[in-house]
Amino acid sequence: MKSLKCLILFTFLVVTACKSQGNLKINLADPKATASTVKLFTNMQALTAKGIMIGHQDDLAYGIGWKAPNGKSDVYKVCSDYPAVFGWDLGHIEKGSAVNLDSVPFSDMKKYALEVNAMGGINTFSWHLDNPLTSGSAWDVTKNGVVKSVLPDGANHAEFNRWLDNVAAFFSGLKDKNGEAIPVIFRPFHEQTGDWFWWGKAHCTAEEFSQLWQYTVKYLNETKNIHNLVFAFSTGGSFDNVKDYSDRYPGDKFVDIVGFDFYQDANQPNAEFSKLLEARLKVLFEFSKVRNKLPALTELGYERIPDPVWWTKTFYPTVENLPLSYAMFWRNAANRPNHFYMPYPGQISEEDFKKFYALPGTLFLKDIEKVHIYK
Ligand code: BMA
Repeated sequence: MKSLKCLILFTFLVVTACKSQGNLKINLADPKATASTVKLFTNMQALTAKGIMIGHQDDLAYGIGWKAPNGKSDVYKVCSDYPAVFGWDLGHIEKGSAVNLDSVPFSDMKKYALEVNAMGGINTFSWHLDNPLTSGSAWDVTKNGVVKSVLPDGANHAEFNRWLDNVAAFFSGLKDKNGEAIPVIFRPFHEQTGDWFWWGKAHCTAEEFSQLWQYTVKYLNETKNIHNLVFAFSTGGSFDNVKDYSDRYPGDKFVDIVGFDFYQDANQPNAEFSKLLEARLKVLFEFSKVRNKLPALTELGYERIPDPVWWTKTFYPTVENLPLSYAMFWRNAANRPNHFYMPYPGQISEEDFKKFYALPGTLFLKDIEKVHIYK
């Protein structure tokens, strides 16, 4: 009897272990993702029940009127807390440049990412990579066929592999004090439903785009043995239904997070922005539920935040109570006048942002620190 009980218990434990392992494996694009990468993702999923994590691009690198090392975080200056999510861009790493396209040194970016990880925050990386066919920027769309040229058999394939090698070296170099590469989100080839980047809709077929995405994921995971990445697919902001949204979707096996980038235009009435954002989010949730992916607002904002109560009267009511993982606001450029998306001391929405910060549904670093998202 005792041995039967033991056998039942043993079988139960084995089945449970396999099941949870299996589920976790199914959830991530990289079946060999490190344990802490899997943890990051599952904790992000769980956090959607608590609120929306607020993020900011280049938060520690520069802001309005300052540049590191002489200053740190406009968000911190306003609410005495850091964002929960920190965005960075790898643009120009492909060329071996020491600084990214917005002049952030990659050595500093690495330092910031490790700092964020140690504080318990989340790093997400986009990549405004140059055009490999023309040597122009990511926005150079003067020639079609660029995507095709980097795929296997294409004229720029070998060069593209070298570019991915640089990306892989950066990601694998993000080692914590235990020597483990820290988990991060990678959000390549974003806004692919628009026409402004060389990987955009007008410049390649859906099949070519899928191949580009799948090749990139496999190259990093399998060829380069990188296992600290969660992959985010993020479209441009104009789509009306799931069909439009997923036109360039490379498949469930290659994506973990699904999102889109969405900005309020100058002079666009708040009500119109809210209505559109609400409609897009409805489509996103429709898609993410069926595909079992984590939904996020991967980039957004209202340039210059000209409305003193935008945070609590326009943005928050639109997203309140939605199981959205995070909303990442774009950068506060130090080198481009009026190109900012987060308040800074003295900015007209500062007081309202403090109220936004205090709402239970907005999560900043202190809120997620307690969760230990990597454990
Ligand atoms: C754009 C602008 C540019 C910047 C680019 C990449 O939206 O902010 O100034 O170079 O993103 O970060």
